[in-house]
Amino acid sequence: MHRRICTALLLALVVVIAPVVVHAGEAKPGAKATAKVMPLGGSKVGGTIVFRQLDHGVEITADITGLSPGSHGFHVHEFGDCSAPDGSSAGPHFNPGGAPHAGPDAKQAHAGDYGNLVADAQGHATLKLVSHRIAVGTGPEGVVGRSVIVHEKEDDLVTQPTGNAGGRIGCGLIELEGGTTVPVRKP
Ligand SMILES: [Cu+2]
Repeated sequence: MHRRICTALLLALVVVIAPVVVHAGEAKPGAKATAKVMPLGGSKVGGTIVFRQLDHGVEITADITGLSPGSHGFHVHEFGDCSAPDGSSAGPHFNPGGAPHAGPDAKQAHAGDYGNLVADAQGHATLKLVSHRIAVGTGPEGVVGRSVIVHEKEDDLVTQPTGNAGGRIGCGLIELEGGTTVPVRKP
């Protein structure tokens, strides 16, 4: 009798909890999200940044054009809002861990810190790296619904909290492929 009640309770619990776990939005390997980078404030910056969930970490692939030759900081920023002409609507670097700003290989860094895109003489930059601080989902480490910002200047990986990377010249909402994306807005 008791055992039956326990089983029923357990089943009820699973039915109630399971959808909550799924909706927490944690990423499945193979999940993919893309940011189509659009110019800000009269720049000519464009291109795509793809986030692909691996078993451990997220592979980030960037292909950006319209840059001045040299290094340009780029980060995931907290809000998926590229509406301000200066990109300020995207908010600060995505930093759910409350870490200091640094480079992607540092022991501690913002989840959104990826160093620099290095553009050639034609203003074209490509980059591939794996981050262990983010997920392709909408959970606490999730980047879906946030934004990518490309900066005017080099990220020095030291200056707090921005890396002194200057103005925001490109912005793109990170959108889940094959799903819906609700942009994360400033509360
Ligand atoms: Cu930035």
